[in-house]
Amino acid sequence: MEFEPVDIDTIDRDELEAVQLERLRWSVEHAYRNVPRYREKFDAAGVAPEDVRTLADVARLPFTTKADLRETYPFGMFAVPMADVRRIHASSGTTGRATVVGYTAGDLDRWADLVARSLRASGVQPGMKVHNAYGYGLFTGGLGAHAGVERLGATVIPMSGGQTARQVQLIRDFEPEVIMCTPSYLLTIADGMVAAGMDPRSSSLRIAVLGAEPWTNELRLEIERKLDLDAVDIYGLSEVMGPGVANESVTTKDGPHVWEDHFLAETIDPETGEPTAPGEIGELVFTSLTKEAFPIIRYRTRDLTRLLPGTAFPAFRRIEKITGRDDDMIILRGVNLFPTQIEELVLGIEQLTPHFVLELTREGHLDALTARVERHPDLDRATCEAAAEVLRQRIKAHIGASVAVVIAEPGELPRSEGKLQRLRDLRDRPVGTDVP
Ligand code: DLL
Repeated sequence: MEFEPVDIDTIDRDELEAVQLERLRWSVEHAYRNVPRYREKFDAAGVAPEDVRTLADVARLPFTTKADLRETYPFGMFAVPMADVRRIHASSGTTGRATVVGYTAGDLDRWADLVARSLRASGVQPGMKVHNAYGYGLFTGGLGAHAGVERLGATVIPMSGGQTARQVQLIRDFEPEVIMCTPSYLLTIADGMVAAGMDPRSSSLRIAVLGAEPWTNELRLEIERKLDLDAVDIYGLSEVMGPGVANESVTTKDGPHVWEDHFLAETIDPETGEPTAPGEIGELVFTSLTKEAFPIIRYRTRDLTRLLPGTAFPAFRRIEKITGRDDDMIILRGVNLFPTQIEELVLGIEQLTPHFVLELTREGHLDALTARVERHPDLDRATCEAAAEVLRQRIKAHIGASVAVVIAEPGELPRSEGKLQRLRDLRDRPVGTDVP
């Protein structure tokens, strides 16, 4: 398929919606005609591609979930012959089977364009050097970012994740202006710089394009202060494409703009599946508009956020920074809380560092949560113990949950090398067993 590119700076909302409707009708028809799973689900719901006459009609179509992808493992949701698939990616599959996605040459081309567009929005310019520390391999982060850097006309340094001391060395030697990695891994790299006797603020890095995990505005400010650069949010997921589904503008830093010429975004109530009112928080749902090998219709991301009007790119809506996924939510004695809420509060107390983990345990029939937070290396323990008490009180006051706060020593907690797992669920462990 040929898709006429749009000019994101000049297009208005009506023109964008006209493009979306035409592409939506193509995408739904393509999925229905070529993927038996979609055909069965549409038929069972009594809807056909011709029923999509307006953008709102998308709400008549059945949802797609991770279960659909697992049950058709590995290639059952592909809509083109295997001979037309140029690349495969897969999720890590920590729970159950991996989810597998495919791309035609055209899909790879559009993906590179969208990452290049995302980088431009982040302030990256042709001629800059980009240190890419997203993992290469089946994860979409490394190769997805890589192609976008090349498409933009910048220079990619294909570092991948891990080997922090080497990352620090190469940043020192190659002097890249830009780094791409998860926000938690950038903190690890900053610590690595300090360990190597380098002031993180004096590095060549000017822009960090960070994503693949939830992070707060407080963490953005901490990263910007620590490394003296602009930290910009990139969002995406493998089922919908990979990095570059949405990206923040470096000039506004007010949440990623969704590239709506390629993806139709909705938010729904995760309980009822009904659309949420405009601007209300809900589960993000995506329908691809231009994907050939792996069209995806109303995919339930489990990511919670709200859709807001565009700013830097007025025709495109933004998503508010993602608070978390509904599977990250901790229900503690009836109070719902997300690790990002604790992150905000930890970062509001300067005696504490952004290095913390949450441990969920069971005491009798009740769940208990402990936040273990590393103390600041330059401060004594007593000062940090007092800060821990402040944190405990703020968690109670702001979130309404009773959480124990324990100070950990500098360097005691594991460091991120990619996507950070904040929560350790120890509930099936008998009380009194040592935590490794
Ligand atoms: O993480 C793709 C990606 C790579 C995005 C590099 C950005 C940068 P998955 O491994 O399929 O794909 O994980 C997707 O990660 O549903 C969110 O829960 C989370 N996520 C991704 N970006 C962000 C972000 C990649 N900017 C899942 N903020 C998504 C919050 C994010 N969460």
